[in-house]
Amino acid sequence: MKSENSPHDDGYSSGMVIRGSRNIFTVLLEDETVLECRIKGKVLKGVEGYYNPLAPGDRVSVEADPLHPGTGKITALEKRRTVFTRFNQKGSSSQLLAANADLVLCVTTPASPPFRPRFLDRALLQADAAGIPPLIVVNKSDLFTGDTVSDDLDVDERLEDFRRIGYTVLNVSAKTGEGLDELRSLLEGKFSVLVGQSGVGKSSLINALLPFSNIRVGAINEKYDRGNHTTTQAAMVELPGSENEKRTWIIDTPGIRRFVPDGVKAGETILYLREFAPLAGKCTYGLSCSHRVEPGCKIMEAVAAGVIHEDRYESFLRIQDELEGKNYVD
Ligand SMILES: Nc1nc2c(ncn2[C@@H]2O[C@H](COP(=O)(O)OP(=O)(O)O)[C@@H](O)[C@H]2O)c(=O)[nH]1
Ligand SMILES: [Mg+2]
Ligand SMILES: [Zn+2]
Repeated sequence: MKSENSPHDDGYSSGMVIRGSRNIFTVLLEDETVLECRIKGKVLKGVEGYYNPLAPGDRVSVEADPLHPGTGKITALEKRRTVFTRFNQKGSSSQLLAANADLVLCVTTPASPPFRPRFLDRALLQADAAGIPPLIVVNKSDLFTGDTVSDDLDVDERLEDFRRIGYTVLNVSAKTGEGLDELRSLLEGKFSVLVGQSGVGKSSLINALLPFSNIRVGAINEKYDRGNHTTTQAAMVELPGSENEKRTWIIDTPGIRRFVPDGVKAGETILYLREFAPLAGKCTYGLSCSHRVEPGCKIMEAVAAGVIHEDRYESFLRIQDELEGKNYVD
């Protein structure tokens, strides 16, 4: 296979998927050309078990499609280093959000929309379960009032607890530019995935990091996903100014209202919550403990001792129930 040739001259090439639906994929080839591609034949090895066969970040082999000049056919998929997925309720299957991601940016806000630790807990759990380092990005930090308003105190207190249990929390503002230099340096040379509820400012952050991009900002994402069975993904965006040899990429994940963890069994929940994991198996009833009523439950003891925040315990119970019964009622 000649990897240096573009499929435009009937050769073969390799490239990276930068956008995809369920059957049409945009591939950035090695010669920097961009090609719309379909999967060759009915099956592609390595894509089994997912709602969408390929995701941004996937490395693929491409050949020219003689029947449709100017388009390509994907003939092979390179083994993925990481997969960032979520459980797609509509499709009742695993949805690939990104392949080969190096970093998951869990975006949240102190207000507008209100701080939602439940979403954060789920996204963090998914990143840890996938073995991809997560980073908590608190956007709209310009909306922290600085007054001793009880709402803000709660947010501060919760963010402090996320720091305590080992997460990096970065305060930024797409509006004022606060924290963006630090964020940029953390993204350099990596492929990062943004995840967060609609309205937290994911598109705004990409725009702020990349002044020339023209991603639409506004309340369009809710509409975007509703009733759209093909689940169009946002395109990967390359961030400029990297002095590193490795290129810097970022991708948005539009339209996630609720993050249902994927690929984690109910009984494994404890393993992917950082401050819970060291206690796994230590309860009197071992791994069969439900951590709700049993005497000698190390999790309940840790909650009583303040080692596990009550709010995280609440999240843990909800996630465990949800994974147990696949019960998605809010
Ligand atoms: N005050 C403030 N507003 C912001 C900031 N970032 C985004 N917004 C606003 O929040 C709204 C939602 O932003 P958008 O980027 O579309 O959010 P997305 O749904 O996560 O992509 C828009 O009205 C933005 O102007 C910020 O840092 N501070
Ligand atoms: Mg958006
Ligand atoms: Zn227990």
